[in-house]
Amino acid sequence: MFLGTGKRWIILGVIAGIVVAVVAMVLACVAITMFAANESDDKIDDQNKRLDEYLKRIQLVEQQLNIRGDTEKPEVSEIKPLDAFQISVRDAKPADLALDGNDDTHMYTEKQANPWWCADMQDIYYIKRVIIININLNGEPQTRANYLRVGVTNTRPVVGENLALDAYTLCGYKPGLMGLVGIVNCPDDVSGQYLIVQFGTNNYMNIAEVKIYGYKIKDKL
Ligand SMILES: [Ca+2]
Repeated sequence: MFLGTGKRWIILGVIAGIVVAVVAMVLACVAITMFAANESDDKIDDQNKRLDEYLKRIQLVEQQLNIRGDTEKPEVSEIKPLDAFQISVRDAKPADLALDGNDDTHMYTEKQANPWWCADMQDIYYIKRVIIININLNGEPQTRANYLRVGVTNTRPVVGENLALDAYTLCGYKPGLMGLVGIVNCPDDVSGQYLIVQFGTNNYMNIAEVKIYGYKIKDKL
């Protein structure tokens, strides 16, 4: 087939255009795939960094508590309550899932005003520090943890009933979003059998772990 010079150029131009378009599409696909992979890697790196930071903070707190500056004071240690309960239970996730030492298991309440969780320490303790681990399965902070309150009482809270702020001795609180780890230091004279964690919010409560540090009141006498 014989074509004029002008037509040959047009055909060559069209073919070149198609080739350029195909190459551009392939390059775009490769770039999108690489970007997606990098984004995923970045997210995992970011989560790992947060986890490392959180573990370091926990270790630091535990080291600080184990240093005995005053030998006359009883040694502070981690209290490991055998019993816990909460205002309500959602999805069969009871209160003791916040005491099992596993950050991948969470207690879970219904959505309600000022949800609370309580540990029965089965003796009266001076509480020095409480650490709430508020991590979800992606290594990120739960955003439902808001306006954290920690306190103690010798009166057992009733499951299903709201707990007024004046129903217990407030140890400390953290306004706003709690973040990955909530640390509350208690005044020297705060003691009780029941340790309460409550959120001043109208939402679900699902926290991974509660770590309680203190000493038995009779050790001080
Ligand atoms: Ca847990």
